[in-house]
Amino acid sequence: MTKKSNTYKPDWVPENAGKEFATSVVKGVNPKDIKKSDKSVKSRKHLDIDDYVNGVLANDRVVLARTITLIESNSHVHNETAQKVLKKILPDTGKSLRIGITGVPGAGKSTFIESLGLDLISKGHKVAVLAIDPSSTVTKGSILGDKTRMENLARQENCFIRPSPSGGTLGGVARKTRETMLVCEAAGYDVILIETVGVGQSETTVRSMVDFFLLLMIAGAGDELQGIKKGVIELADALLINKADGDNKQKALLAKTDFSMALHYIQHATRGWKTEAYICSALNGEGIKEIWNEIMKFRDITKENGVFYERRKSQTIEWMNKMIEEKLLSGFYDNNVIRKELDVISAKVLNGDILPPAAAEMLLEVYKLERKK
Ligand SMILES: Nc1nc2c(ncn2[C@@H]2O[C@H](COP(=O)(O)OP(=O)(O)OP(=O)(O)O)[C@@H](O)[C@H]2O)c(=O)[nH]1
Ligand SMILES: [Mg+2]
Repeated sequence: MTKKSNTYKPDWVPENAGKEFATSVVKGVNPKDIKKSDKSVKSRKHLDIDDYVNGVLANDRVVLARTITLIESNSHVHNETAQKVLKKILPDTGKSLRIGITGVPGAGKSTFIESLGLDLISKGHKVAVLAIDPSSTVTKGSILGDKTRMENLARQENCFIRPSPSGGTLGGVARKTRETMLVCEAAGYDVILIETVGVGQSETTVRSMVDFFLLLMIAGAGDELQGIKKGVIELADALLINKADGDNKQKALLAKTDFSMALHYIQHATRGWKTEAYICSALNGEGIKEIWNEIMKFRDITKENGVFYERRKSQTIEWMNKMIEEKLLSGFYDNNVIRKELDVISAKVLNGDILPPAAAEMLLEVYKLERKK
């Protein structure tokens, strides 16, 4: 056995073997031999508020990730610490461009984000990718898929990818994503990309936290199939028809013409900006630079006419209102007495003994008394 530092060659390697036997084995460590002072086995250091703040501001990725974990925690104590950290980093937030990307499952959102993200990083930007995935609370695993689809991006030093926080209501996920966005801004990320599946309420939620909202589509899938209701198009600052490559390019161009026509008849999402249809291929990179140029134009125009700042302000107020709603609702529904009464009174409503408005009134009266206790 040829000993060399803490690695050795196994017995079956011939004595005078050359480089063709590259095998070497790292020596195991007996747990009894590990000293408490050994750096490698030190338990996770407790961080105080300043540790979190300084770590985030220095873009220490370990601390950044731990701060986000704190934000995502459902524990009251963690939440309090998180709020204190957020308060301290607040002056360093708000400097990024926040972009939301929606589209049906499989439209190519993650592929697009990877393509755009790599492009931006090559230009010197720092990119954070967050996800709001209402389905992840059910399927749990869908983001894993995202990770593999953004492999190249994930490897970049100037990129930070954080999957959707799992568990909880869309409202809870939204709060966590919003706060995570602020933390990423404080850490110096200047472009935040938020991916969301275009189902249900999540588009509206993401629209309420970004500057630019992009609807990614695929040609020929049928509007109903893509769940494209007029309402979603009205939220978008650009419609981007993806997968415009190979045989699909012609179809994408046709779809672009169709959507351009349709866009004449809808209300645009942002004052002073005309929502238009574009094509791209996230896979081969065509059209990615062009859409970024449009986003830059959007930023310049909306900053010039003040819409950018007005939107940010109204988003802040909207955020506060959402938080009030959340707190009131959870205060009510988590109350033990209400829970019991709710069952009893619901049964009476179903029986036709009480009308729903009177039932609601009764429950709220009970809640009022509960709060006085
Ligand atoms: N031909 C072609 N395929 C693409 C393009 N963009 C994405 N795809 C493929 O479409 C599939 C879905 O892409 P994703 O990026 O995972 O789509 P997504 O919208 O993020 O999907 P979910 O996260 O599941 O909602 C993958 O197999 C991609 O390789 C494109 O521009 N051209
Ligand atoms: Mg995806």
